[in-house]
Amino acid sequence: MDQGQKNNSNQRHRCGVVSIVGRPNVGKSTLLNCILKEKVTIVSAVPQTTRHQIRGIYNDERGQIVFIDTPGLRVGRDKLDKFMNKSSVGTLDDADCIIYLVDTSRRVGTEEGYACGQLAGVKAPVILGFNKIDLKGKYLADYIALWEKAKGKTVQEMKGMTLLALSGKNGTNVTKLIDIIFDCLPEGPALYPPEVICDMPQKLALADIIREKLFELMKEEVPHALSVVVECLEPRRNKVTHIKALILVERETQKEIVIGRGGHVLKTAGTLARKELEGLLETKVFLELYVKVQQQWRNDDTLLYDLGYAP
Ligand SMILES: Nc1nc2c(ncn2[C@@H]2O[C@H](COP(=O)(O)OP(=O)(O)OP(=O)(O)O)[C@@H](O)[C@H]2O)c(=O)[nH]1
Ligand SMILES: [Mg+2]
Repeated sequence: MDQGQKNNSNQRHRCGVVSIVGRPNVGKSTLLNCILKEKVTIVSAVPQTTRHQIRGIYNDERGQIVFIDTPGLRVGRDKLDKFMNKSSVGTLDDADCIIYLVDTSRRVGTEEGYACGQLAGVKAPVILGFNKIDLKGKYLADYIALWEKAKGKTVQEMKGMTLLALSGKNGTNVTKLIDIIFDCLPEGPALYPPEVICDMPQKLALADIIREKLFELMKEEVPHALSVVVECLEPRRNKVTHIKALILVERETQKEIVIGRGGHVLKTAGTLARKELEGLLETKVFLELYVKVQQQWRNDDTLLYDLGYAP
């Protein structure tokens, strides 16, 4: 890898965990996919796309970085929100370094105060990443002011603090980001074998791809009411993988939207998902999707567990 050329043979192997946190939609997952040069986590224009902690592993000759892509921090309303917040905040204590990502193209807003407050007390070094810098947003100074207010000191006075403009979309400063991270990491052996790039359970990863395609076609509040569970995953005799997935929504009207007129939405999402799944699994895929209404699934402990959301 190109970054590895910077290594000199006397350097010790470094390894550590880096948590990428921030409000929904700031570009955390896009940044991780850009770092890894591979899609390990789904991305969409809809806030709250990431619902699980997803580990993506970067290796070069300097060592290994275990990135954790987290669900966006927001003021929680239901059990799923709380689970997602907990799963994001829970990564902070164990991280060797934290990337606090903000969207410089968007005003700070009151909810950023919540995210910032969750992060102000962490002990690990923080990289304040001004993301979407390609959009030439003008709110950079506002984010610095908010962070300084939360910490009660200026950035110059903060130890272990780095400010970095970034774009996960076109890769601006991503190499520099990796250099800064390696400087923060302790020496230690790799946590994952070099061939592992993501440790998400396969069924959850496949379900997320289907969810991403539905999100691309959905608008308004339906995505938040929607979840996908892969119920069956079996290789067939003729080398076709059979995947049966259940799409859960909360209301009958949402079911109609997900299916679409004449089944159009479901069919389009199914085709897009099937193509990506075939690339991933390197087999033909027979994808069977069905939609079910389950009121209040976002507050149902058993269902959240089945969906892989609860601990
Ligand atoms: N212009 C621009 N758009 C970006 C950049 N990074 C992400 N986006 C877009 O921002 C939207 C959200 O990106 P995600 O990566 O899903 O954001 P996230 O922070 O992971 O969102 P959640 O998982 O919902 O918390 C998508 O439409 C991306 O294409 C960037 O650097 N520049
Ligand atoms: Mg995400």
